[in-house]
Amino acid sequence: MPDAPGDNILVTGALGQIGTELVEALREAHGPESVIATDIRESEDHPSATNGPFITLDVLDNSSLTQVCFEHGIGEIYHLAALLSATGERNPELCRKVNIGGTRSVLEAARTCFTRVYSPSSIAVFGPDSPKQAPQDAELNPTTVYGETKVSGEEMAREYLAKFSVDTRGIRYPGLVSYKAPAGGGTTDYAVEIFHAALGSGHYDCFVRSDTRLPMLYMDDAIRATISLMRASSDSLGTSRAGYNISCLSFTAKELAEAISERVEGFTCNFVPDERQAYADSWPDSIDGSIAHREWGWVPEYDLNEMVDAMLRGISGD
Ligand code: NAD
Ligand code: AKB
Repeated sequence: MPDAPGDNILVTGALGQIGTELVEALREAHGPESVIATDIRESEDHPSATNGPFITLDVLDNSSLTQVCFEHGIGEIYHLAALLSATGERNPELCRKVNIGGTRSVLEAARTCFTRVYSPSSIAVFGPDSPKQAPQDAELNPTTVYGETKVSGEEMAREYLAKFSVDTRGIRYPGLVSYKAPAGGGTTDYAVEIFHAALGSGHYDCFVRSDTRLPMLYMDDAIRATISLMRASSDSLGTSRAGYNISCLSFTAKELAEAISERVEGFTCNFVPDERQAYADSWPDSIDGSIAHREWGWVPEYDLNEMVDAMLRGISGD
């Protein structure tokens, strides 16, 4: 067994919406063999599994995770395996098990193998009592189980940093909009599905009200933010490092549908709220990312129009 830590990178949940693009970006930056993609699902044709090493791994299996870290000289773990809000609220026990248990398992492996950890949080940490433009240090009283698991994730990351000096970092991602992989069962999935519907049938039944405003970000910006945070000097990071608010977009479902209608002739959208409306209503409209800007220089590049253009180009294959 080689000594840990090495220079290699391990990604959990690598077949998901973020993993698909993060693995691609990390392999471009570090070389395909340096990035070990893992997921509980097997895959023979997913790019994360075909463009470099792939291992089927349940993140709850701490002994296999630790062994993989040692055997592959891992120095950095990007922990993306989780259940998102809509799936999580349908199965709260599994959500707690995977999200809290999985994060604990990754942090333990990191402690044993001396690796750094990126573990994302979410705007779901905020509850209905937060200001509609949520500050970094708002009280965190989420009303979803998913949000509770994300608050626990931030707490565990702070605990492992303070007690065991594990270098932990995270971002409170807003809803992420991308086309290379399907969205994974969240409340913000409408902002992805709407593009596929517009270019497919030309109609979308949106599952939140037209005036629902949420923080969102195009995936290219999310990947850039993730890698920038992991490259930032540890000395520059303050007490928010387990879950930074970052500057991002903020638009209503109606504004998104209108931006698409301006570009896709004949596109129609109905608003037919379901149980996900309540989760969206419990989250802020926007978030204040000034601390991330000050500490590691975060500035997004895509505005709403640029994101809509990029999504339509990407799905059309232009
Ligand atoms: P996703 O659902 O698309 O992917 C998650 C992956 O984890 C899936 O491929 C799934 O097979 C895998 N997985 C589930 N249980 C596992 C287990 N026990 N062991 C190993 N793998 C397992 O999710 P995503 O959108 O890529 O999100 C990644 C992370 O980012 C999550 O922590 C999520 O909470 C967070 N996040 C995502 C968004 C977003 O809009 N996508 C927003 C905020 C936060
Ligand atoms: C979800 O909707 O569950 C995610 C998130 C904001 O955490 N996209």
